[in-house]
Amino acid sequence: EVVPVRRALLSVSDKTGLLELAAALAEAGVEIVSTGSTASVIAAAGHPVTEVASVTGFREALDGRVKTLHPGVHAGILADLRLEDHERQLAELGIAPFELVVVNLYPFVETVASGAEPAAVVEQIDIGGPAMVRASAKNHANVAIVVDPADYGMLTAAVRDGGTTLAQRRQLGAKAFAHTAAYDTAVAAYFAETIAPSAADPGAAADAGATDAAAPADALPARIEVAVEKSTDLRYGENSHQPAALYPLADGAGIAQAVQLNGKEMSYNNYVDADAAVRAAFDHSGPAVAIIKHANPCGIAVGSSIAAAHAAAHACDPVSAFGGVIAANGVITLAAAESIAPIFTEVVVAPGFEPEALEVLRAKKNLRLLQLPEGFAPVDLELRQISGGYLGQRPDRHFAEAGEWQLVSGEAADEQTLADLAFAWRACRAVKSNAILLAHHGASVGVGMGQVNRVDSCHLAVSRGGSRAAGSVAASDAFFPFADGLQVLLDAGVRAVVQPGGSVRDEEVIAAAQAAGVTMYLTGERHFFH
Ligand code: 93A
Repeated sequence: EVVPVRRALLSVSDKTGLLELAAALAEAGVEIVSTGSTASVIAAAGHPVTEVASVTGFREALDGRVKTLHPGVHAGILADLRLEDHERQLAELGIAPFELVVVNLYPFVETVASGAEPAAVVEQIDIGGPAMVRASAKNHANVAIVVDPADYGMLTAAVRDGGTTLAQRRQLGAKAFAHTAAYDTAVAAYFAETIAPSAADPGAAADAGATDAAAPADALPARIEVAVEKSTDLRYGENSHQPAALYPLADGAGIAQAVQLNGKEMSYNNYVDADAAVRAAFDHSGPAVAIIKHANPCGIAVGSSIAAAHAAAHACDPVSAFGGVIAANGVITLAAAESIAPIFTEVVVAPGFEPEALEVLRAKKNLRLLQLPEGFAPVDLELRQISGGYLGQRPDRHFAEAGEWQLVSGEAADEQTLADLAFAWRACRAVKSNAILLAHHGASVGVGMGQVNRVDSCHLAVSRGGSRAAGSVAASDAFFPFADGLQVLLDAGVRAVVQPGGSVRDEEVIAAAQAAGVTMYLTGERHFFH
């Protein structure tokens, strides 16, 4: 089951770690066969290397489009040497087998992201690379396939120890197929969106040239393909009788890719809440913290530091924050860790943790600490499953800035009040509809969430706010259909309100604000969240 490595094929676009790998292979007496620029780099470092052209007897052709697509290469990868007949055929053909293939593909995704022209993008569709990767993964009984420079260390150790084990080759093979699947998904998406958008959406072709005012500029792709590998089984789903698992996107940079630094295994609900928590925290530009329970915030605050933001977010509703999931949009400092540590918390998720902060939080064995991947980015396309299919939408990431709001009642807000209104307007986006959020000095002080009428959300926000409701500002995620909900806020002493407007009874609602002498702004956009 251990396959000693005698001959390796190296063909990599990303040359990270290549020289160290080539040196280790050469040292172990492995013959290295390689393509154009990969071979040049290895040769320039003084390591022996065989050009693939001398194996195939065929020069690289068509500007590199045909380099390794040759039986001399593929029979060497695909021969199953457990079969005498395959061994005999290889000998007859004069082809030597490979026990190791190291390939990473043309940088297709990066080329698309660079804004390159379609012709340049298409040239970056790797054909020979995936063929070798898939052939090697198929023949994992005989061949180890490595697609990620992060695996070079493990690989060289195995080569030195006498060869790769079947378990290693199976793992590498699984990773390889996931890699080519993700690569082809990216290629398919590019074709659907850019090369042939009309093929799957006949309307687009018919309308070409005509402008359609109703069509959003950022239209959704005509076709969505999601191929994801299960990375781990979860203990259970939302409830203990529901089996569950995690399926991270190969090229994602979100909660599914976060690294766990401490604590018990992440649960299904932990993932859902951590996702809601970062959604809430990352809507703000200064240091911000959100505390989530059952996918809803029980506190959101900005502050001069993450520690200050946490203290303010916690103060919003300390009862509900018990057992919550905390997200910060900045590094968890020692001071923040000391603010968090005394409170029973399920998960803390952040872009990073100071070493001293980690020490403090790791003293709590069960506390899950999640570090977001570098370049953390919310998804660009939100998919939700419904029975029989999926809904897709672009994320709700636009905020009407205070300068664009329309003052419809009371005096123009002073700077502090306007800042509080702007904070409340951003924060209420993270609250499930119907959402009413009361805020004071950059912190939520009362949240009314998830009610099926706006009056109840107003009552809930006011009762959660208690004595702090008086003098706070309020944001409503959608218009007030009647004046009754607003009246609840006015009676509680709320002194300024921001809401989208657009109700047929706007006049009635605005009149109620005016009668109370309360400042009211209309944003012209709403932020439903279900
Ligand atoms: O153009 S290809 O699709 N045709 C091929 O035959 C082929 N063989 C390897 N691309 C091909 N490759 C790719 O070239 C590999 O996947 C790798 O990304 C790259 C390495 O080429 P070089 O060694 O010249 O940098």
